[in-house]
Amino acid sequence: MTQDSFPKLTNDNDRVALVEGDKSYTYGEVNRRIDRLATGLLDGKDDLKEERIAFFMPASLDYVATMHGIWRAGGIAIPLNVASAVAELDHYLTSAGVTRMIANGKYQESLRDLCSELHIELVSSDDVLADEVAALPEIIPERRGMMLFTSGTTNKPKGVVSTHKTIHAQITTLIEAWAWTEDDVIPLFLPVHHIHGIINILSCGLWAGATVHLFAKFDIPKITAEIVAGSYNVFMAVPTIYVKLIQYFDTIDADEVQKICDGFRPMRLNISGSAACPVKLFEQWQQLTGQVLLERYGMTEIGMGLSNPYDGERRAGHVGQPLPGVEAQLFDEDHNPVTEEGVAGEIRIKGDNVFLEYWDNEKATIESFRDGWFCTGDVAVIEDGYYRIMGRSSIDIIKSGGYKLSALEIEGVLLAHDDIAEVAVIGVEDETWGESVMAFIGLRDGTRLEYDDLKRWCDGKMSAYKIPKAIKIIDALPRNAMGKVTKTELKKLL
Ligand code: MLC
Ligand code: AMP
Repeated sequence: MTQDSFPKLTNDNDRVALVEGDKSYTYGEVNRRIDRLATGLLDGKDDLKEERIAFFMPASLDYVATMHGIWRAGGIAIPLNVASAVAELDHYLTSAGVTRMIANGKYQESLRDLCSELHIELVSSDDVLADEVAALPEIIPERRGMMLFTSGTTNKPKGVVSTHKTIHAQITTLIEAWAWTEDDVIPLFLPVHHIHGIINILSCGLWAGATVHLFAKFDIPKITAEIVAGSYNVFMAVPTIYVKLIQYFDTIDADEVQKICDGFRPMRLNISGSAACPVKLFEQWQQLTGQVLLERYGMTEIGMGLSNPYDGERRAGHVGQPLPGVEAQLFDEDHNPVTEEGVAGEIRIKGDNVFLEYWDNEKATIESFRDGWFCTGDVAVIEDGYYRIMGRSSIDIIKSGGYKLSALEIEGVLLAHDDIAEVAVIGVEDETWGESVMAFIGLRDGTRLEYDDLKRWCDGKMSAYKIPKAIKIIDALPRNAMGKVTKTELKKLL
C-alpha cells in the first residue's frame, strides 16, 4: 500500500466528490486541499509520527481535508463529536494525549478555554493550509491512522485505534459487497465521529469516486427535497432515521409523502444498521417505498462484520452473513465454537477489519480478544444460514438512536447531583430510539427531584442524547447478596 493508494481518492480530477450547501468540490480540488493541509501540518517535518490531532467540525470540505491531511502526514486523526459536553471533551483529549486541535469559527471559540487549560494548540483549517505542497511521507499499512471513542462497560469511553490497513479493509469489503461505483450519489447526515458516517458513507463514497452530499445534521425537509428531486441513488441510515421519516410523513400532505416515497423507489440501495431494525419497520419501509432494506451489523472495533446480500434474499430481522475478508464464529459461555444452527452464542470476529488496540489501555485490549478472536459482546443465532442478533451480554450498554451509551458513564454523572443517593440506568424498549435511557433514582432524605429540573441540571454535563428520557424515584435499588444492583429486577418493575 503506498501513499497514492491510501487513503485513495480518484485521480479523475473533474468528478464531483463533495457537495456542501450550494457549493460542490471536485476530486481535484479536494485532493489539492488535503495535500496543502498535510503540508501545513508537517510544517517542515518529514512525518507526524502518529501525533494525535483532534478536530471538531461537522461534515464539510474542511472535515474531509483535515481527516485525510492528518492521514497523509502520518498523524492519528481523532474526529470529535461537535455536540460533546466539555467534561467529555476533556476526557477524550487528555486520554488520547492530543497535542493539536483543529476547529473553525464558533467551534473554535467553544474550545478556547479547554485547550488552553490542557496546553493543546488550537488552530483553524486556514491556519494550517500551506500555499504550496511539499513531499509527503510514505505511510506503511501497519501505522495507526484513526482513534474513535466508544462507550462500553466501563464508565469512561475508550479510544479505539485503527491502522491504515484496518481502515483500508473496512472500506474495501463494503465497496465489493454493496457494489459501490463512481456513479453513486449518497447523502451524509449522520455524525462524523462514528464509523457509520466515516467509513460506510464518507470513506466508501470517496474511495469509489462517487459523490457525497454533506449535511451538518439530519435535516428532514432539506434531505427529503433532494430525494424528491432524485439526487441520490444510495441511502444509509440508522433505524431511528427511517422511523423519523415515517413519523414525518404523518405531518405532511399525502401528495408530498407520495413524492418522497417515489424518490426512494428507484434508488439502487437503502441500508439500515448500527441498531436492530424491527421487522415491522422493514415491512413498513417496503410498503411505502418498495425498498427492501439491507440490514447489516457492525461495531467501532471491527467496521462492518455481517451483511445481508446485495443480490439475494434480504431477510427481515436478520443481519446476513460475514462480509468478504471477515471471519465470524459464535462461541458459547465455555468459549467453545457453536456449530449448530439455532443455538445462541457470542459473535467473535477475525480479519484485517479488526482494530489494533484501545489507546493506552493494554488491559482492555487483551481482555477483548480470545485466541485471536475479537469478542463483540453481542449474542446471535444462525437461522437457515442467516445471523440474527439476539441482544448483548452486558445490560450496561444501551443503543439509543444508533448511539452506544454506557449506563455506568451516565450513572457517574448523575451521582454528582446533591439530591441523588443512588442511581441505576437501564435501556428500555422504545419505538423511536430502539432503546431509551431510563434512570432509577434513590433520593437523599428530605429531598425531591422533578424530571425537568434534572434534565436542566444534566445540560452541559453530558451530550444531550445521553440524558435520561425518564426517571423513576424508588425507595431503594434492588441489590443481590453481594450488594450489586440487579438491573434485571428493575426492568421487571416497568
Ligand atoms: C438526538 N436525541 C437523542 C438522540 N439523538 N436522544 C436519544 N438518542 C439519540 N440517538 C435527542 C436530543 O438530545 C434532543 O433532545 C432531541 O432528541 C432532538 O435532537 P436532534 O439532534 O434534533 O435529533 P435528531 O437530529 O433527530 O437526531 C436523531 C438522529 C441522531 C437519529 C439523527 O441520534 C443520530 O445521528 N444517530 C446516529 C448515531 C450514529 O451514527 N451511530 C452509529 C455509531 S457506529 P431534547 O430533549 O433536547 O429535545 C455503530 C457501528 C455500526 O453503531 O454498526 O454502524
Ligand atoms: P458502536 O460501538 O457504537 O460501534 O456500536 C456497535 C454495536 O451496535 C454492536 O456491538 C451491536 O450491539 C449494535 N449493532 C450494530 N448493528 C446492529 C444491527 N444491525 N442489529 C443489532 N445491533 C446492531
